[in-house]
Amino acid sequence: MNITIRILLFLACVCCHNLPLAAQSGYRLWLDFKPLPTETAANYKQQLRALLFPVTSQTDSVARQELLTAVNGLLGECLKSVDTLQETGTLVIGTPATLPWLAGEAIAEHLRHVGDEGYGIHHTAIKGKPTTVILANTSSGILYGVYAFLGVLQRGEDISQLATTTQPKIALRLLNHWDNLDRTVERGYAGFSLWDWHRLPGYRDPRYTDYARANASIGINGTVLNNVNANALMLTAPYLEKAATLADIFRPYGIKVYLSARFSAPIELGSLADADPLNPEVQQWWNDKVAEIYRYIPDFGGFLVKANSEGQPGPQNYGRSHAEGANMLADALNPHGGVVMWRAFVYEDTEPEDRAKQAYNEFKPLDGQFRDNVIVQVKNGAIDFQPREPFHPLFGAMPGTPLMMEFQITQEYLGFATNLAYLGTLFSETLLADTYADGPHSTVARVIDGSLTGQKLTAMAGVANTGTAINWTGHPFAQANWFAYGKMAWDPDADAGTIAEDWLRRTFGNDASLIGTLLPMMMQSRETVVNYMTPLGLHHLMGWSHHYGPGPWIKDKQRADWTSVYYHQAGKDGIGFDRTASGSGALSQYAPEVQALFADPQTCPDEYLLWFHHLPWDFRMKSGETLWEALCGHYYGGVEEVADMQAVWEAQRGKVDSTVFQEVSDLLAIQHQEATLWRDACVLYFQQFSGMPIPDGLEQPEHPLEYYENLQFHFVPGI
Ligand code: GCV
Repeated sequence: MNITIRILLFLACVCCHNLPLAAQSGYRLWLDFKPLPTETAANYKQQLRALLFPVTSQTDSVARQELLTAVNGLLGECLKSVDTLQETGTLVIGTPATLPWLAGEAIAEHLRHVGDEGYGIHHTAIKGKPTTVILANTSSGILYGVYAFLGVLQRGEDISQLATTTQPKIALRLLNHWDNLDRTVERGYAGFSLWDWHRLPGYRDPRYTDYARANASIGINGTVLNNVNANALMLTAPYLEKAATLADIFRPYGIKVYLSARFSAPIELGSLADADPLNPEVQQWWNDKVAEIYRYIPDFGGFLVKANSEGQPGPQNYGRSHAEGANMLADALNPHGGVVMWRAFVYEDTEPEDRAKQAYNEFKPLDGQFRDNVIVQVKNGAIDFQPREPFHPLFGAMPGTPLMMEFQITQEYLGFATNLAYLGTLFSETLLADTYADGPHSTVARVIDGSLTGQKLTAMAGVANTGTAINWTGHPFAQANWFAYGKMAWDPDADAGTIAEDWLRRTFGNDASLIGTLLPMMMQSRETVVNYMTPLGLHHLMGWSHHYGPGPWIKDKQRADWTSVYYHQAGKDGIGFDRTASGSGALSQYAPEVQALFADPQTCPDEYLLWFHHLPWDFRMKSGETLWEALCGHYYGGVEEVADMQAVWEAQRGKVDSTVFQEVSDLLAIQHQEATLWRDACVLYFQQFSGMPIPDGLEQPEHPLEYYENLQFHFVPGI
């Protein structure tokens, strides 16, 4: 082989090897520590000359490595490791255990406000020397503090003014993976499951470590590995061994492993006759199983359970309540320190009652009956992660029971991984909603952070949008939803705009005009999806089963509350689901102040109008338009807003990496097609009832209604 060919082969090898994980792919998420502008870097280097960071745990070691790798990337090598404070520019990182002298300094006062996982980052004079300090009570706190400090550098902020003291308001901050053991992901749009069960425990994919880094960097401290529609196999020894390997990899990053438990596992795995929670044999089976799990995973977090919901087995199969089922598992976990997250996403198999009422009807009477290590996991809204729902009426209604939030990060009903929809605004809309459970300012955030009712066990779950896609989430902007979820789990009162800006800066850099144009685009993006899918409080209009695209015509299925016509109730007389006293009465599940807000269609916010009311097509909106005109306005406006997003993005050409630029450009073009499809299908469908024309000046749909009704989509992802 001649030398030229050898060189070419070598280069091809090197390039191919580096390509898949190249920064351009988005693989590095918000942790891509590219060099900062020269002036910014020089300024930081003056203040960051030495590093005093004793390492006494695996987590310390991870934190130190993360810090050095990132700082070297951002600034170039500058931090010299030292054992004592230097005259100027020491970065001191430690806990009272690793740096006992810290306890004698004024700065140690902050340790009283950071708990077990929080941290302080301060620029201060110590022994007369200007110093930057990251301090915490634990190694986990140090790790979080280091990631936060790296964010400060990425955003190019002034470190001489640093004065941050923070701790998480929520104790358990989890991802829920709806990942099946065959590696498909229910409602997953970013490839297959990250967990390569077949090659575990032997092969430790480096990606597991990168997953842990990404989560730790946004404060996530737990992960439920398998789908809530659970396979009992997950609880068998071979799979526990695999899960234990993942737990070992995640542990230094402060992340605990949890599992979804199939309630009927004692029958399937233990050959018992039933899974009745009051049967002593069943109880013993779970006690033994839990003890076995802890032998594999000593810090196992606990179980997530979907019971008596959508065909899953549960305690009601034996005439027992959800509390009796949850408490049996809680008793098995309690000696080991584990928790049960028991989902409130339940609706009767046969019950024709308004589905929005059923979880409340089922769980409210059980308030106060759960063990201390049970927390009830409630979706943000009463139906199912729709583009917009009012907050779930259970929030504020069970003061004697810890309630946790379940958000969906994966965009099952918000355009999968082709639509750009920043969900920080959706999360915060729910979290900041006032339940009035204990007078004004009884926000959902205060219910779940325990401050309203004094609950000690607090948690939040996000249904993960991660998969084997090289950029983790499919859509580059969907990374922002993972990021925002982590930030809001740490602080449910956090501002969605601040988080979006943080993500933008850490992902695309600090170009002021880029941030200034992309930030408003992100902040509007979820509303845009609402406009072209389910405006004015409409909900559940999507395609059958796969949930892709519009399907307002879906009817006559095995149960009414899986159809669209059940929810929109469109007819010649009008549209919308009456949930007031004259209808299903679901509104009565809220506090009187909330009822007062929504009960009168004249004052009900437009966003929730058709969620709570059935109104005639010529109903006069606050804007003066008829309901029909307003509906059309939202559908057409939504499509125009996508076109605006395309223009905003096009203006970034040359300012962001060309691969990501092209990907987002192409996805926005798909989003425009999908938005147009939603608009045309829904407007034509509803028009047959309204009998009113599409307002002047708006283009007519390209095809007749039958065309849209007959569209077939094959092999849609996520099922
Ligand atoms: C995991 C919706 C989804 C299901 C999901 C269910 C749940 O119905 O479409 O895929 O199942 O919610 O949250 O349990």
